[in-house]
Amino acid sequence: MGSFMKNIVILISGSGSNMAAIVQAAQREHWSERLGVRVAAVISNQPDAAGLKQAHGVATQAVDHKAFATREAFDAALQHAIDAYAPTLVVLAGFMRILTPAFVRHYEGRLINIHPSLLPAFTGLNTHQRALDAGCKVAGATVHRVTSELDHGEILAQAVVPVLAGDTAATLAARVLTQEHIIYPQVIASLLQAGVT
Ligand code: NHR
Ligand code: GAR
Repeated sequence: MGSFMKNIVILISGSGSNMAAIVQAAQREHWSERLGVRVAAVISNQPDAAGLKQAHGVATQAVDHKAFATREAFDAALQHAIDAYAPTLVVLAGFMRILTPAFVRHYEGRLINIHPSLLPAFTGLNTHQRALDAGCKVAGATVHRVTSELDHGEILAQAVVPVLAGDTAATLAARVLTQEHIIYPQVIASLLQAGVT
């Protein structure tokens, strides 16, 4: 079975709740048997990321960006660790390091991200506070392909939530995150089902 199985590698930096949602969906929905795909590894640039302890039995590894002098050197080491799994799909899930054009090109067509805003609004960081400051009545998350232009690749799915009176960045982030956990596994399953990657 191993040699026929396609691999997914998930990259995280923090709590890893999207990663856990994907791993649990894969188990619950029997992706190995139905789609011929497994989550093979979870890799973090932060050695102390809480998500490394929540990987539900999946192999974990840290590639500490602070150990490398340049972004190019870090990305080369990260690419080496990922390529050990020859992945069909590389999934950024709360991964917090901007990736170099060479890295993005290497994984072209098989690299996706979830971003906590309704793109093209609020690229970059601190999205929830910026949505509140702009007076937005809705917020959400976007699953997109990763290109060398930050948060600009093809949109694959979006989820919308209301902004409620009294929201803080934290309450809004939590409402968005519950939707992220639904749409990210759905997008991954449909990409693999369609054989797009
Ligand atoms: N890399 C490329 N080339 N293209 C994208 O679209 C990427 C990417 C790497 C990560 C995720 C993204 C997000 O969803 C993502 C998309 C980190 C930063 C950032 O500024 C910005 C966007 C995203 C992730 N990172 C700082 C840096 O200097 C570090 C910040 C920190 O460590 O807290 O890399 O929002
Ligand atoms: C998620 O909201 C994700 O969209 C966002 O960080 C959170 C990670 O949570 N991603 C970014 O901000 C990328 N710059 P998680 O680690 O629990 O999945």
